[in-house]
Amino acid sequence: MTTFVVDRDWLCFDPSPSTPTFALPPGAVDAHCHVFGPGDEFPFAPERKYTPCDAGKDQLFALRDHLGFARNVIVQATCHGANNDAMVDALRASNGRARGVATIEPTASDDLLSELHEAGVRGVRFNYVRRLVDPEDDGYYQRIVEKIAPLGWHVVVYFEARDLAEKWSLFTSFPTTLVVDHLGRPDVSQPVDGEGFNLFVRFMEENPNVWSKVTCPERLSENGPEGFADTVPFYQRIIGAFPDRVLWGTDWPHPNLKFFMPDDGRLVDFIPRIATTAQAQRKLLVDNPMRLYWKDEHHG
Ligand code: 0GY
Repeated sequence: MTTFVVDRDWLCFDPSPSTPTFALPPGAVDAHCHVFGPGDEFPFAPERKYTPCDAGKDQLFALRDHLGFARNVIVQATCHGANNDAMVDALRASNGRARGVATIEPTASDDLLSELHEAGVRGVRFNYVRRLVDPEDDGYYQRIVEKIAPLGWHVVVYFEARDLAEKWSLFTSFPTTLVVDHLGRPDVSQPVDGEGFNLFVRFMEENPNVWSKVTCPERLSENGPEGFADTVPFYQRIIGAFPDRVLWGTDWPHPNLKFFMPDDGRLVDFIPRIATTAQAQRKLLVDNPMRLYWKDEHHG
């Protein structure tokens, strides 16, 4: 058994979130969440930039049921590097109710890719946030895309708003669907129709294969735990313009938050503030994630 020392300033997830007052539509998908370990069963990667508290599949599935979600999309967290075992173990234990987004290297074998696909992986994630990973050169990611495109997988990218211009030509070269994490991390102290966010909107307008997760108000907001009001116009602009290309997720267990831990029930209650009609909510929570992650299954 390996033991790990959790980072001294690590904030662990809320163990008893409130019950949301917003009733999720039947079949709703939490399309961005993670599992961490447990570290003695699934060791964290040697190259990791943080060591979290354990947050395993049983706790994730309990949260899913408590909040009223039907399914999860489990995104490989950087603390596990390119070893997807904890995420794959969760997918296999989910009875088809979870899909995954993996981290792989360009040397990944066809056998590994088949095994991941069979477990429920439908995408890879490229992370460009330097506090989480040391990004590689563009060719590294292009080689991975060549491997996964024939499987019908998509690419999830996590970057800071200031990096979009530089990454534009790489991202638009991908032939797959491209999903951007957390609205491309806009600076919400700037105007919603300002230069920075207009660039992100143009990125989605000009590239119909680009989707966005309308996630993480607790990361983007400068208002603290109660409000997130400053983020609302940003989410509403994207959901309004691209209702068929947006996804929502809790981001449980909320890695690397430094000031407060959100109540996941309150995060669910935030959804109707950004997706304001029943139709927009159904697309965001059911139709879009089902189309992207469960397209090989019939659903009602
Ligand atoms: C997120 C955000 C973060 C971390 C990771 O894989 C990760 O370590 O994604 C972050 O620290 O901003 O999406 O979970």
